[in-house]
Amino acid sequence: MRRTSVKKRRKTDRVTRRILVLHGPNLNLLGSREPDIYGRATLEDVNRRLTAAAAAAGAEVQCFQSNHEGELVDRIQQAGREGVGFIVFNPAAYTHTSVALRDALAAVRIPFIEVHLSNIHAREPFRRRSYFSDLAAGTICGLGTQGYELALAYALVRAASEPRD
Ligand code: CA2
Repeated sequence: MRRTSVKKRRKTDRVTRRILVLHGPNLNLLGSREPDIYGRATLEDVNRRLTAAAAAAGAEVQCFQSNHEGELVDRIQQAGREGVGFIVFNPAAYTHTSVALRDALAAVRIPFIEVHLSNIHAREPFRRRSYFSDLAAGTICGLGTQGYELALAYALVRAASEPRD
Protein backbone atom coordinates (compact mmCIF):
# COMPACT_ATOMS: atom_id res chain seq x y z
CA MET A 1 0.00 0.00 0.00
CA ARG A 2 1.31 3.43 -0.90
CA ARG A 3 1.44 5.90 1.93
CA THR A 4 0.98 9.59 1.39
CA SER A 5 2.85 11.57 3.96
CA VAL A 6 1.27 14.87 4.92
CA LYS A 7 3.94 17.21 6.22
CA LYS A 8 2.66 19.38 9.03
CA ARG A 9 3.67 23.01 8.68
CA ARG A 10 5.71 24.25 11.62
CA LYS A 11 5.63 27.84 12.86
CA THR A 12 9.04 28.50 11.32
CA ASP A 13 8.30 26.93 7.91
CA ARG A 14 8.38 29.31 4.96
CA VAL A 15 5.00 30.56 3.76
CA THR A 16 5.30 32.07 0.30
CA ARG A 17 1.97 33.80 0.74
CA ARG A 18 3.73 35.95 3.34
CA ILE A 19 5.79 38.37 1.30
CA LEU A 20 8.15 41.09 2.49
CA VAL A 21 8.78 44.15 0.30
CA LEU A 22 11.98 45.87 1.37
CA HIS A 23 13.06 49.32 0.22
CA GLY A 24 16.56 50.68 0.80
CA PRO A 25 17.90 54.16 1.48
CA ASN A 26 16.39 57.31 -0.02
CA LEU A 27 13.46 55.46 -1.57
CA ASN A 28 11.24 57.33 0.91
CA LEU A 29 11.86 60.30 -1.44
CA LEU A 30 10.19 58.55 -4.36
CA GLY A 31 7.84 60.84 -6.25
CA SER A 32 9.26 64.02 -4.74
CA ARG A 33 12.64 64.34 -6.56
CA GLU A 34 14.35 63.17 -9.77
CA PRO A 35 11.08 62.05 -11.44
CA ASP A 36 12.93 61.68 -14.76
CA ILE A 37 14.92 58.78 -13.26
CA TYR A 38 12.58 57.33 -10.63
CA GLY A 39 9.10 58.35 -11.77
CA ARG A 40 6.27 60.23 -10.07
CA ALA A 41 4.68 57.55 -7.91
CA THR A 42 5.37 57.82 -4.19
CA LEU A 43 6.53 54.91 -2.05
CA GLU A 44 3.11 54.94 -0.43
CA ASP A 45 1.50 54.52 -3.89
CA VAL A 46 3.79 51.57 -4.61
CA ASN A 47 3.12 49.90 -1.26
CA ARG A 48 -0.63 50.45 -1.57
CA ARG A 49 -0.72 48.81 -5.02
CA LEU A 50 1.33 45.83 -3.87
CA THR A 51 -0.76 45.33 -0.75
CA ALA A 52 -3.98 45.38 -2.82
CA ALA A 53 -2.61 42.97 -5.44
CA ALA A 54 -1.43 40.55 -2.76
CA ALA A 55 -4.72 40.72 -0.85
CA ALA A 56 -6.65 39.98 -4.06
CA ALA A 57 -4.55 36.82 -4.42
CA GLY A 58 -5.02 35.80 -0.78
CA ALA A 59 -1.48 36.73 0.17
CA GLU A 60 -0.06 39.08 2.74
CA VAL A 61 2.49 41.79 2.00
CA GLN A 62 4.53 43.64 4.59
CA CYS A 63 6.41 46.74 3.38
CA PHE A 64 9.46 48.21 5.09
CA GLN A 65 11.77 51.07 4.13
CA SER A 66 14.90 52.17 5.92
CA ASN A 67 17.82 54.49 5.32
CA HIS A 68 19.93 52.40 7.69
CA GLU A 69 21.81 49.24 6.74
CA GLY A 70 21.54 47.66 10.21
CA GLU A 71 17.78 48.14 10.29
CA LEU A 72 17.45 46.36 6.96
CA VAL A 73 19.64 43.51 8.28
CA ASP A 74 17.42 43.29 11.37
CA ARG A 75 14.28 43.21 9.19
CA ILE A 76 15.67 40.39 7.06
CA GLN A 77 16.56 38.38 10.18
CA GLN A 78 13.06 39.01 11.55
CA ALA A 79 11.60 37.75 8.27
CA GLY A 80 13.61 34.55 8.77
CA ARG A 81 12.05 34.06 12.22
CA GLU A 82 8.53 34.88 10.97
CA GLY A 83 8.57 32.34 8.15
CA VAL A 84 8.32 34.93 5.37
CA GLY A 85 8.31 32.97 2.11
CA PHE A 86 9.55 35.53 -0.38
CA ILE A 87 11.24 38.94 -0.42
CA VAL A 88 10.99 41.67 -3.05
CA PHE A 89 14.02 43.87 -2.43
CA ASN A 90 15.26 47.15 -3.82
CA PRO A 91 18.52 47.60 -1.89
CA ALA A 92 18.99 51.06 -3.53
CA ALA A 93 22.57 52.33 -3.03
CA TYR A 94 23.37 49.32 -0.79
CA THR A 95 23.11 47.21 -3.95
CA HIS A 96 26.60 48.32 -4.80
CA THR A 97 28.20 48.18 -1.34
CA SER A 98 26.56 45.92 1.20
CA VAL A 99 28.17 42.63 2.17
CA ALA A 100 26.13 42.79 5.41
CA LEU A 101 22.79 42.69 3.58
CA ARG A 102 24.02 40.00 1.22
CA ASP A 103 25.10 37.87 4.21
CA ALA A 104 21.72 38.40 5.91
CA LEU A 105 19.84 37.17 2.83
CA ALA A 106 22.16 34.20 2.45
CA ALA A 107 21.70 33.34 6.14
CA VAL A 108 17.89 33.31 6.13
CA ARG A 109 17.74 31.52 2.77
CA ILE A 110 14.50 33.27 1.76
CA PRO A 111 14.16 33.46 -2.03
CA PHE A 112 14.10 37.04 -3.30
CA ILE A 113 13.90 39.19 -6.40
CA GLU A 114 16.18 42.22 -6.70
CA VAL A 115 14.26 45.18 -8.12
CA HIS A 116 15.57 48.50 -9.43
CA LEU A 117 13.43 51.29 -10.78
CA SER A 118 16.13 52.52 -13.14
CA ASN A 119 18.21 50.51 -15.57
CA ILE A 120 21.38 50.24 -13.47
CA HIS A 121 23.30 48.98 -16.54
CA ALA A 122 22.64 52.16 -18.46
CA ARG A 123 23.92 54.52 -15.76
CA GLU A 124 27.30 55.13 -14.08
CA PRO A 125 29.67 52.13 -14.20
CA PHE A 126 29.65 51.69 -10.38
CA ARG A 127 25.93 50.87 -10.52
CA ARG A 128 26.57 47.79 -12.66
CA ARG A 129 28.00 45.85 -9.76
CA SER A 130 25.45 44.24 -7.46
CA TYR A 131 26.14 42.26 -4.29
CA PHE A 132 22.77 40.53 -4.70
CA SER A 133 22.16 39.45 -8.28
CA ASP A 134 23.91 36.09 -8.07
CA LEU A 135 21.89 35.11 -4.96
CA ALA A 136 18.57 36.38 -6.32
CA ALA A 137 15.88 34.21 -7.92
CA GLY A 138 15.89 37.00 -10.53
CA THR A 139 16.48 40.68 -11.06
CA ILE A 140 14.23 43.32 -12.63
CA CYS A 141 15.55 46.75 -13.53
CA GLY A 142 14.58 49.70 -15.66
CA LEU A 143 10.82 49.13 -15.58
CA GLY A 144 10.02 51.76 -12.95
CA THR A 145 7.50 50.91 -10.25
CA GLN A 146 6.02 48.20 -12.50
CA GLY A 147 9.12 46.16 -11.63
CA TYR A 148 7.79 45.69 -8.09
CA GLU A 149 4.44 44.52 -9.41
CA LEU A 150 6.08 42.00 -11.75
CA ALA A 151 8.23 40.69 -8.91
CA LEU A 152 5.14 40.30 -6.73
CA ALA A 153 3.31 38.51 -9.55
CA TYR A 154 6.17 36.00 -9.68
CA ALA A 155 6.04 35.48 -5.90
CA LEU A 156 2.28 34.90 -6.10
CA VAL A 157 2.63 32.32 -8.89
CA ARG A 158 5.19 30.51 -6.75
CA ALA A 159 2.81 30.69 -3.79
CA ALA A 160 -0.05 29.24 -5.82
CA SER A 161 1.99 26.12 -6.56
CA GLU A 162 2.65 25.48 -2.87
CA PRO A 163 0.39 23.69 -0.41
CA ARG A 164 -1.88 25.86 1.78
CA ASP A 165 -1.02 26.12 5.48
O1 CA2 B 1 17.06 52.26 -9.69
C1 CA2 B 1 16.94 51.93 -8.51
O2 CA2 B 1 15.90 51.48 -8.02
C2 CA2 B 1 18.13 52.11 -7.56
O3 CA2 B 1 18.14 51.02 -6.65
C3 CA2 B 1 17.86 53.41 -6.83
C4 CA2 B 1 19.01 53.84 -5.91
C5 CA2 B 1 20.34 53.81 -6.65
O4 CA2 B 1 21.40 54.08 -5.77
C6 CA2 B 1 20.59 52.47 -7.34
O5 CA2 B 1 21.79 52.53 -8.04
C7 CA2 B 1 19.45 52.13 -8.28
C8 CA2 B 1 18.75 55.26 -5.40
C9 CA2 B 1 17.48 55.41 -4.63
C10 CA2 B 1 17.23 56.86 -4.44
O6 CA2 B 1 15.85 57.08 -4.57
C11 CA2 B 1 15.43 58.35 -4.82
C12 CA2 B 1 14.11 58.48 -5.18
C13 CA2 B 1 13.62 59.73 -5.48
C14 CA2 B 1 14.44 60.84 -5.38
C15 CA2 B 1 15.75 60.70 -5.00
C16 CA2 B 1 16.24 59.44 -4.71
